[in-house]
Amino acid sequence: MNVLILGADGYLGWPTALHFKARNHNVTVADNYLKRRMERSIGVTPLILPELLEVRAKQFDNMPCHIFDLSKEEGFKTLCNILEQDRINTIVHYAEQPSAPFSMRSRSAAIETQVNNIAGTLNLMFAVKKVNPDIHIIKLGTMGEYGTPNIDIEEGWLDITHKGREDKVLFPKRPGSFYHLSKVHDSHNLEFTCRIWGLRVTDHNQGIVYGVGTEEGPYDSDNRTSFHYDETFGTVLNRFIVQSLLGIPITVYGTGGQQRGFLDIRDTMKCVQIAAEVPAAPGEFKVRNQYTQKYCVMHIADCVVKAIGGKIEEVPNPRVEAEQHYYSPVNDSFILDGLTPHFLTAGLIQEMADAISPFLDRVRLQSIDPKTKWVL
Ligand code: USQ
Repeated sequence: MNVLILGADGYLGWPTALHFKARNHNVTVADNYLKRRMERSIGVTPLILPELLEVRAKQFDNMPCHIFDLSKEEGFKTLCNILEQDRINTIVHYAEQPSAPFSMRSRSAAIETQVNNIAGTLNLMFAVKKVNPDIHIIKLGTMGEYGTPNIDIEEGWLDITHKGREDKVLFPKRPGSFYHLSKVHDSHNLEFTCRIWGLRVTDHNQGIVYGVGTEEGPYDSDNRTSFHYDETFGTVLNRFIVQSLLGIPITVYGTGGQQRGFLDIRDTMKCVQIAAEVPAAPGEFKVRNQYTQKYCVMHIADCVVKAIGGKIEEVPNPRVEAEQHYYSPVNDSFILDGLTPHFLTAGLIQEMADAISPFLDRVRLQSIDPKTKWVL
């Protein structure tokens, strides 16, 4: 395959590039460093901050690398050129602002998130249509698109019977932030272009990813990926491990009954590989739910305490979200196509703790406490 990874500077992007390279595919990487700029704008830095993508790409086999903004007019032209020149046939699209709290900070942050994410994906769809509609787009969506409905969550589509008539519709979405909403809008736009232009798209509704090491980028190598712990870009397990190591309270928001889907970063790599090897057909909008375990937040906190110690504190929930709810998403698609999950264990939590311990003196305590409230 000739694979283009959009958003390759990020937590998942670089490991994905290495994963495809290791399987002898041609890989081109791209990014616009938006996340690095956003981090600087709010005064946070990840605990592990890899080199710039250009530097890593050069060092690694001189991988073709392009720095451009996909959401802009120029970005559309640049993307068309890359698709033509590198004869791309598979695109993995991670190039989006990934943080729910960032999107809820302010009006301008909500707009920046949605414009970047939605306009970028629109440019991608138009570029694929123009250059080669047969290119397979693998798009990173999120489990949070669905919210927490009181019925089982299917993989993207729902068969319904209404007043005696039957149809198949996109699963109703009720997400919990402007960020998650941006991915809902993307999903609708993508499904529309599959239907209208015959594009082929796989939309991955991914849960919360944990882990710092992959097969090609072990946590103790220069190819390890980034690690965020701050209240904006840090996800729940990462944050709890850092809090435990620092001996400060583990901040469970509310009662901690919120349930979410989780997966190991190594399983993300495998899922994207499977999606590329079993592509959507022309005109197909294929949706796969990409998580391997579901836990409530309090359970994650308990696992951390049991593995490496710490003290749990139930803090007032800064978000508007259900803390007690039904949660039963289907996740057959990747398992049936060969995914063997790595489950969360005390050993893995210990491994993550070992990986980040050397960097603990970089922690900025003021960026840990939850400050971003959903109701401004
Ligand atoms: N939470 C706490 N304490 C904390 C941090 C978070 O209790 O210190 C809770 C939150 O209230 C929430 C849950 O943990 O109920 C998950 O929060 P999170 O910040 O780990 O994850 P989330 O905001 O949902 O977003 C993350 C990624 C996003 C991805 C999404 C997958 O940042 O890019 O799309 O996970 S999912 O959650 O399935 O939508």
